[in-house]
Amino acid sequence: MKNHESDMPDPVQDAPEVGPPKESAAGVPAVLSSVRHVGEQAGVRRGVPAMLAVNQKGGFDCPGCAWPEPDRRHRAEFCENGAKAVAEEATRRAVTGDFFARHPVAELFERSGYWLGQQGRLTEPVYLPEGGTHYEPISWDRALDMVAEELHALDTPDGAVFYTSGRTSNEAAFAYQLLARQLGTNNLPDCSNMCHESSGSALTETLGVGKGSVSLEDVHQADLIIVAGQNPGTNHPRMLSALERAKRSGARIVTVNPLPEAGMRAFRNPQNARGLVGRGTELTDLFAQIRLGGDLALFSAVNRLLLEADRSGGKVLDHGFVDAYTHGFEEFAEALLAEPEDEFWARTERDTGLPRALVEELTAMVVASERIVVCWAMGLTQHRHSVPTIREVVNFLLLRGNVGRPGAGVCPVRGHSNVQGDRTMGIFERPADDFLDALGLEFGFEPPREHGHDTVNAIRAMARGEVGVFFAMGGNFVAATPDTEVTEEAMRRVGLTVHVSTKLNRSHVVTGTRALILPALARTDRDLGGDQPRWVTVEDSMGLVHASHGVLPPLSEGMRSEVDIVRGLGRRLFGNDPVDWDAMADYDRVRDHVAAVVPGFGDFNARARRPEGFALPHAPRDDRRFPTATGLANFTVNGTYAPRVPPGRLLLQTLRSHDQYNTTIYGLDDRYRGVRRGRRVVLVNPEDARELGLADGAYTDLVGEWSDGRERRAPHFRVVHYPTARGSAAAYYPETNVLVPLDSTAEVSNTPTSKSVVVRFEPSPERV
Ligand SMILES: Nc1nc2c(c(=O)[nH]1)N[C@H]1C(S)=C(S)[C@@H](COP(=O)(O)OP(=O)(O)OC[C@H]3O[C@@H](n4cnc5c(=O)[nH]c(N)nc54)[C@H](O)[C@@H]3O)O[C@H]1N2
Ligand SMILES: Nc1nc2c(c(=O)[nH]1)N[C@H]1C(S)=C(S)[C@@H](COP(=O)(O)OP(=O)(O)OC[C@H]3O[C@@H](n4cnc5c(=O)[nH]c(N)nc54)[C@H](O)[C@@H]3O)O[C@H]1N2
Ligand SMILES: [Mo]
Repeated sequence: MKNHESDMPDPVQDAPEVGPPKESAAGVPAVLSSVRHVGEQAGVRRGVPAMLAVNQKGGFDCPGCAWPEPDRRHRAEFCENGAKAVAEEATRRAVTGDFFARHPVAELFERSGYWLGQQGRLTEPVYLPEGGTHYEPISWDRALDMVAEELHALDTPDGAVFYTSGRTSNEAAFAYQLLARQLGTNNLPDCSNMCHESSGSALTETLGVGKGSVSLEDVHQADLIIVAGQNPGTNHPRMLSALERAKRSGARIVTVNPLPEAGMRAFRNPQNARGLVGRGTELTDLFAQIRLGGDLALFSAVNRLLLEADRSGGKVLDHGFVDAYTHGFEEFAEALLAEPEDEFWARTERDTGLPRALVEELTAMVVASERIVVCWAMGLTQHRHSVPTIREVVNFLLLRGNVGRPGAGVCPVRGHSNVQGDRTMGIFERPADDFLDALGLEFGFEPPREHGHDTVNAIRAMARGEVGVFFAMGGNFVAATPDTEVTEEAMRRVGLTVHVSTKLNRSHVVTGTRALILPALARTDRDLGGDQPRWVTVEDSMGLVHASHGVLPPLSEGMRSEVDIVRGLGRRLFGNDPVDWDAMADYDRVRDHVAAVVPGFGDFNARARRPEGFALPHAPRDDRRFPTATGLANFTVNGTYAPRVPPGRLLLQTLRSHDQYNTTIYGLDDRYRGVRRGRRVVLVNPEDARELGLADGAYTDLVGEWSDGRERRAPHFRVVHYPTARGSAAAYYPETNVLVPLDSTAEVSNTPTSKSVVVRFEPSPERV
């Protein structure tokens, strides 16, 4: 095992170089970038077998995004950013016990998240005692005993918080939520609370199921695909192949985004010759360059035009569907048509930044289309009015019966590779009673009924000093959550913080009074139970469940599987009665429990062994059944909210560069946007920049404005004049999380408003 020389300097990140943005995605540069990352991190002996197994039947599920695998797989079924995700995990670099002896926590605190992650895989458990300056090696037994003791010692089970990130397998997630509930708490916040919670909330209320209603086949068959608030070229690159295929069959694509993202312009498919040498496939037919937060106004406007056309005899609505399957149409229509015409258009143009003619052109495309799919991601979910916005997208689809038939439906594109599965397994702070009933029946205990903390409320509880134990199954809580300074203060008030992790990150250096890091096996690693290889399952963004087999020999024997960590803790806490924790060393036993508790998982063990896996039932998609409060698909009245920004300020969205996976930074370039060797950039529309006196290349502090009067400052960003929509600036996450107020969250879903932060600009003092 090679110890990576960790004394490499932290790269200088505040002098980025900027060139013109790219006009197409992937192609040869993507292939070269994949090869470079895999080579540097994993080398040939680990890198080649890993790349041959990713997303293959019998191999492992890519730890990158949640986009599904096509039935007919290419030999190399991966994308550039999947390759980077695999390389990060399959790396040869290792963080060993002596690393922590050489680097005091105070020094690690000064390092960037990028530097921390680059040190390699965590290989043995380490402990930071109260008042300690360094993490020290600790045995697994002592570490788990300590966690069990501290959990036992809590005044109430609700003094524990169990966070989950979305890479955790179904088996580990199921065991983990069981442990929390056997302890007696529903404090199960997860990364979803910051991600697609708004989609889940809106879809559950309107359609009865909080997940997407389309399959990959539906995307291929659609004749109109609207991609709103999503950057698939970077975050779901394999989706571009699906869009390309739909396009070849005659589909048209509408992109709704403040930024002209390269991936939505043209795609050079690295899997075929035309993609490598030609110009690639033009993807977008109509680009709606919308203002941040303007989507509710846009979808409402299209809906109103559809209603008006129908009323004047145009036959554009599917009245058969509306009458038979929906509820609330009349109230919806009345509310939407109430605003006087001229006020309506003035407001629509102001809120969207789009000319009326473009909205009319989009509506004409809609009327000309038989089968419509709407795809979206964080651009729609991370605003104050995200839930109303997504409900309005549902209204839009319901009007023409675009739910529950081939080639049509809702497609929220999930983030983490198993974030959807984790929720299905019961990682949820507000579990349904049916789920708890089934859980209690299967295991013979009474699960807690009171709802637990989501992510934002967990931080508030920590800040109040109510959390004795914070346990994280993956993720990087302090860097991914909003209001970094507030959250760090809150985390420091916890008694014991425990992180089950694969790589070092900021959450290991901002700790409670005592802290543990427990190194976990990852997706790519071979997982032996005795001498038998074990495997897990995951669910993709379209509700397909399939197996994932790790292939690489683990870098160290000190790592444990997530299931083994949870069951070791479970046995220490409760013994083997009524839950037989020891038996779960055999993952088939976990799957048997899942089959008994979670609907749709009947015969789980047999069906998970099918190479192609199996599809979970989805009532609206499968037979137009809508398990909502009314028993029908619900039209909703969503009002007219749009963000308002005082003069001299801009709205800032915080988003991903091409070289990162959430808080894991792969490199310092954002190739498609023309940014190199730095991340502290703020993209500003040139007209806005002129009005605000922001020269291209100038350095500025971003200062957040929020009603509590607390100063939130992200210092020293290079201004980049960029063709983003008016009023809509952009900078990378997590550097800008310090600006997102903890109390600024979406209605209903409580998701932090990471895509609408009001900022002003103050010149940066010269750095020396
Ligand atoms: N390589 C890589 N892959 C990833 C991730 C990663 O970090 N790296 N993260 C994973 C995760 S957890 C997630 S959730 C997904 C995230 O996938 P995305 O949602 O694509 O990620 P973001 O970078 O946040 O990009 C948001 C996009 O929405 C646009 N947008 C922002 N605000 C608005 C708005 O108000 N209206 C509209 N119409 N558009 C808007 C932005 O310009 C940008 O194009 O990706 C997953 N896949
Ligand atoms: N400002 C702003 N904030 C955001 C967002 C935004 O767009 N803007 N996006 C939000 C979104 S969509 C999300 S999903 C969250 C992400 O929040 P998180 O999921 O908490 O963050 P990640 O960066 O994905 O977590 C990375 C860490 O997970 C650990 N890890 C990786 N793989 C494994 C594994 O297999 N097992 C275990 N046990 N650990 C593993 C590694 O130690 C790594 O350092 O961030 C949210 N925060
Ligand atoms: Mo996410």
